[in-house]
Amino acid sequence: MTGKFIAIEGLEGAGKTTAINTVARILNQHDIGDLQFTREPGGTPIAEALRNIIKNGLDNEPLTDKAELLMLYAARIQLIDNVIKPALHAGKWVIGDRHDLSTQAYQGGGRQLDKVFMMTLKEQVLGDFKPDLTLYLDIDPESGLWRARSRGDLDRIEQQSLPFFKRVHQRYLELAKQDETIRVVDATKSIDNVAEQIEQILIDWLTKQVNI
Ligand code: Z5A
Repeated sequence: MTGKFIAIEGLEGAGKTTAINTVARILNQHDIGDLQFTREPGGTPIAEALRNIIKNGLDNEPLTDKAELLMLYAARIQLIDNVIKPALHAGKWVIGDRHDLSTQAYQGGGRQLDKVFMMTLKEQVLGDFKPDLTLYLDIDPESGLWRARSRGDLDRIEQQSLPFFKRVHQRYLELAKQDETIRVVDATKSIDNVAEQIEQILIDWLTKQVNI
């Protein structure tokens, strides 16, 4: 594969949308302009249908935690096989709004699903496929939720309690420490400062990875 896959991660309200625009701008400035944007769950017709169920439920039927997890992986593999891998093979760079780290944090940390079950499922579905770089926008749940909730209606996951989001946050931090492809951005700072941090990390990484 010739393209690279950069994922943007963080709690709601961390500023992922703004970060994605910053990453695209910096890549463009370095003559990397053939970009494919993805979001998860979603990004293909089937994955978008699953996203709708995951976010909004269906006919008041309770969605079990395991079914939610399986739908996330179904949506992810549709996206990887039908969009991300073909784009990378065609030399495009992919910028992902969330990827598997979200599942590890929300379903593993937040929902507290069994670690062995989660690891087995991940290995079976994804194999060794992972982003080349993940920018994790770190914000405390209180601040992130305040930003996100000031925008209006809450979906199924946004309606979870603060302890749920504290566990998600904790798991994000634990996983970021264990993987050097995950770089942490202090997302509590101003929009300009966050953009500067992303620029520094990305230019440092581009210099090492692709010799800009
Ligand atoms: N989910 C899961 O459980 N498991 C998984 O495996 C995956 C996902 C892949 C996706 O919903 C939901 O699915 C998500 C996790 C779960 N749910 N929750 N809860 P989504 O895609 O609809 O929601 P999101 O990914 O959380 O996006 P978001 O709420 O839009 O967050 P954001 O993109 O990070 O926020 P933003 O739109 O960039 O910024 C939010 C506001 O803050 C906005 O008004 C900005 O202007 C403002 N902002 C941004 N940066 C700053 C700074 N630095 N200072 C001040 N204000 C700022």
